[in-house]
Amino acid sequence: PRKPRVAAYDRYMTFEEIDAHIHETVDANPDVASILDLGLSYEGRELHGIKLSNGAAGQKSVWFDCAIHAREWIAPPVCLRIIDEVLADPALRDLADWYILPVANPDGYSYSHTDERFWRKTRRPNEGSSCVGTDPNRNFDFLWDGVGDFCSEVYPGSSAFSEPECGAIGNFVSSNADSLVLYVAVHSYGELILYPFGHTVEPVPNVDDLIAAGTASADAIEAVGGTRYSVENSAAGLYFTFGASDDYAYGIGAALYSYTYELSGGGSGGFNPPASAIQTVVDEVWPGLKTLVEYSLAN
Ligand code: ING
Ligand code: ZN
Repeated sequence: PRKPRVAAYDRYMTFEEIDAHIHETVDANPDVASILDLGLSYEGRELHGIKLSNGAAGQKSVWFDCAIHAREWIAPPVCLRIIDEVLADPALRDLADWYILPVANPDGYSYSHTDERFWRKTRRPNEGSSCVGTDPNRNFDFLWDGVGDFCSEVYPGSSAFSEPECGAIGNFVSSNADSLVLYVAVHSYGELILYPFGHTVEPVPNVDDLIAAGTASADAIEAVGGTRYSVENSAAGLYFTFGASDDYAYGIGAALYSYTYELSGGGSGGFNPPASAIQTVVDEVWPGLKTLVEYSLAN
């Protein structure tokens, strides 16, 4: 029998709880679910995601990662909701193989639970500095920019893919480039659907499709409860960046549809929505992500 939904949407789960949940889900659904083992974080935590598949050969694939930024606690519940939905609906598994990584930066996520609620970066020390960590969303090997202060929140690291968490995702993306259609990084906050690139406002070749799919997704989100996400080029919508994960997935030619979702904010500084907000956010965003998957696979 299928395991009923057990992810908690009424409170924020710890990394250990999320990892245990992933394993329980796989154990209860061995016919369609398996552990996606991407190796270890800097501090030795398992980078465990989940693969959901109908088992057919030659399927297209879609990817979602959440909480590559430690403090963005509203993101993992969105990844867990995707897992719930895809487990419950065989038609979704017939569309594509789904790869979901609910906590992409487990060291930082854990640290944000135990020590510093608003920690953003990884937890690898920087030689010669008391400032710890690299911004994982500046560490990907696409137009990586080596200039940066150790103590900055957007320190890009000592080299592209210096962070094992980023290298693990990058390796998955590059080695699955043939099947990958869609890459989504889930962040908070801002109610934005960002598409490449971060380093230029020049339109990319399939910008019309990126905007059309993003707009269909935003419409599906709005239809739930009226929240309007805006669809923007990330350089135009936010700020100029180098080495972001969605730019990597798009830039190396792996995923023609590549996005960063900035969820709704809340609480002090925006990164601390009350747990009571989780259910609303996942209820809104899931239809948007489903629409995005359907659109990107159909076009
Ligand atoms: N925002 C993203 C960041 O990494 C972003 C925004 C995404 C910029 C993709 C460029 C490319 O800064 C948050 N909230 O992390
Ligand atoms: Zn972020």
